[in-house]
Amino acid sequence: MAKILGASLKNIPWQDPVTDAPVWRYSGNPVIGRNPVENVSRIFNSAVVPFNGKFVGVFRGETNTGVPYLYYGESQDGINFKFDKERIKFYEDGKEYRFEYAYDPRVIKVEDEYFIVWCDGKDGYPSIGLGKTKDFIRYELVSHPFLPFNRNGVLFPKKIDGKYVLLSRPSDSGHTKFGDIFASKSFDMKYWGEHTLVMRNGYEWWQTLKIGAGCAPIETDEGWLLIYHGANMTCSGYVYSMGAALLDKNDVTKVKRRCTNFILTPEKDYETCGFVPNVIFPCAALCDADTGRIAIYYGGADTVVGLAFTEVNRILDYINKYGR
Ligand code: BMA
Repeated sequence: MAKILGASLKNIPWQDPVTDAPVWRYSGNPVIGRNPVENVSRIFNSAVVPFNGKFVGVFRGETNTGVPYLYYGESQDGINFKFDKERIKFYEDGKEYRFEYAYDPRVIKVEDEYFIVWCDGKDGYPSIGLGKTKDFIRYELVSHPFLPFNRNGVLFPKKIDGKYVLLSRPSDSGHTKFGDIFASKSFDMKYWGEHTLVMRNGYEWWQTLKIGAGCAPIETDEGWLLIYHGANMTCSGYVYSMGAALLDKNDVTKVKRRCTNFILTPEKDYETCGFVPNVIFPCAALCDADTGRIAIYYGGADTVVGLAFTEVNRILDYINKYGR
């Protein structure tokens, strides 16, 4: 029996499966619907973490100008969220950082700090933004780790051999038709190097166009479970599905096994209809090491947030059964 290596989370949001599928949806989806806050028409592709007995997050809020920024939200149960009306402010050398736009945030706890990684508009270019907070009140900008263009970043929740490890997808300026997952390492979060290819897009059609890391990798005794997104090109646009891979526990840049099947693909109305139809975009996972339960937050159709569940044995068995 595989184990999650990590903390217990007794109040993890949960619903038992009524299916043999590797991942199943929460029956009350979407957990965040349209117009969730004044002047924000949609929240999606967002990150949630446990904090002081409750759940807090950094959310992609598409304002009524159409420009996305980052918002704080919190919840007692991980399902019903309340959001601040004001955007999150970051500070750089004591001065407020001026956002051009910000989207697809991830929040990852490493040691006693919470790091936020997002796609940041910097000098007109989409770049990875990296910030941190200890209390979700005061946020500091740490760095822009890479040259543009790069729009998808996810940090490992643990230093490996004394170094932070950041997964990202170098790309071009627009809705890139290509992209693979790379890992980069840093001692201080400011200077990044050892850039290494981890995973290319796959020949399976659901992930043939591009792939990108989704949730922060989950440490298990069999390796790091990476939940990611894969995109397919169709006559009427891209389709984004959820996939899974297991990275080597000693060398996280090596893929041990990769699932050839998607683990969740757009099927429900809130995934197939919306601002951008046919998008499932995972950004965060809560885990309970005691039970092996995993709760995944994902964006649906660039419009809402959905919650899905799996369990460590079930997902690893599925990767083994339908993997390469
Ligand atoms: C990607 C990102 C995501 C978005 C997806 C589908 O390129 O912009 O934020 O969910 O496209 O539109």
